[in-house]
Amino acid sequence: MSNFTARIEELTNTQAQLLERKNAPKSDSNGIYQRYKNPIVTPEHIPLNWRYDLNEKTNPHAMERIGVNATLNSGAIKFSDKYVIVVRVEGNDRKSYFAIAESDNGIDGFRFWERPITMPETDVPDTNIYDMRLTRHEDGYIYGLFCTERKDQTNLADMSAAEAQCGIARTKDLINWERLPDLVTYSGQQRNVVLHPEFVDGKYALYTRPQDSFISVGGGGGIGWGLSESMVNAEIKDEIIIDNKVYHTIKEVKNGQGPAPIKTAEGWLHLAHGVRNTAAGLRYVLYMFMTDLNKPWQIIYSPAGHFIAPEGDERVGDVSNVVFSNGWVVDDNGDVYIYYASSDTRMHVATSTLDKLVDFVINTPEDGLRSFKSVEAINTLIDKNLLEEK
Ligand code: M1P
Repeated sequence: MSNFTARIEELTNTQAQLLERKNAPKSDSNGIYQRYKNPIVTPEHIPLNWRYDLNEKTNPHAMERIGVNATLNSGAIKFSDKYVIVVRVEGNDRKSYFAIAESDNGIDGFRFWERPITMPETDVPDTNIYDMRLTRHEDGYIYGLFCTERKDQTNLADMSAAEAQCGIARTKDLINWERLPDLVTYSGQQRNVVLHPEFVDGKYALYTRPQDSFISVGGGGGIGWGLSESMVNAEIKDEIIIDNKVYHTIKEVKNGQGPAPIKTAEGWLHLAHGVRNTAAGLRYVLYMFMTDLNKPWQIIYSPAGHFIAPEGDERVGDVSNVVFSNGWVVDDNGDVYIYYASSDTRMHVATSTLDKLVDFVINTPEDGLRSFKSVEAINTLIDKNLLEEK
């Protein structure tokens, strides 16, 4: 057996073992959701024929030709009875693209489809595309809204000056995507834009995240909301902020809507990320809130603090101390699969149920915004528990 054949065989076997590895719940849980021992998708899950030239004549040393740096921020959907995630794959060249991986049970066995998604470009080509939010809209399409990044043409001298906007594509089969013009807003740059699944007043409704520049949201920011007559030429003329940044909270520096919200009897359940600054850099955590069923722009419950924060191995990666989610799946029986990335490097799942998440959102005390109020909330709980003992 040639060295080439031996090496390819070893790579194939190692990957087969990884793809077949069963996942298992971690032993500890806060009762709200369950984490799992293994990440569900890593760069090692990417098919070998995307990375290696498998011809001994043209690649005698069996070297990797096109490397993958990270598999992160994935949109999610139940499609043909499979748990399907649209993974942001970042190459060693720093360009991200989308690729679909599917699993039978949502917690392990994720396998990539044959090829990455070929996302058509607009007249002004994207330099980088990432973080797709999938929405199965009541108009019959599945929409993918994502960040499109291009060089900031107003600041050519600064090589890292970029512009983020919301790219839009739609599909029925997750293979063929119709690219639509980017969302037009009048508030600067945009990231973390998400399409609400239902029409509101006969219009498309979008969660936005206006920002003054590429990284910093600047003086504004917050999770925004606006309506658009169409998605073929999407435009938000009036944008309001529905969830602000708040001093000395987990969303002091910036925040952004995660996946499209889930409709429940009590209201729309939202998952979002909040960012604060620390001596070690930005810290990204996930938080939840609920909005009114008929007025999805009005928050009715807002539990204090984070829902998921980076833990253990999750804390280290390309951009450390980050968890980020832009995809979740709800089963008919109420089971919820929360897909999240850690430290911009790999994908994980946490499972819960609608009952538990609604309970969490409704019954977790709100942030009193002062230490005194935090102690007050604890004392209320202690008093209640002492009464139960009597
Ligand atoms: O590096 C953390 C995240 O930073 C950005 O998110 P936001 O605009 O909310 O700060 C995005 O680049 C995201 O992909 C990334 O995970």
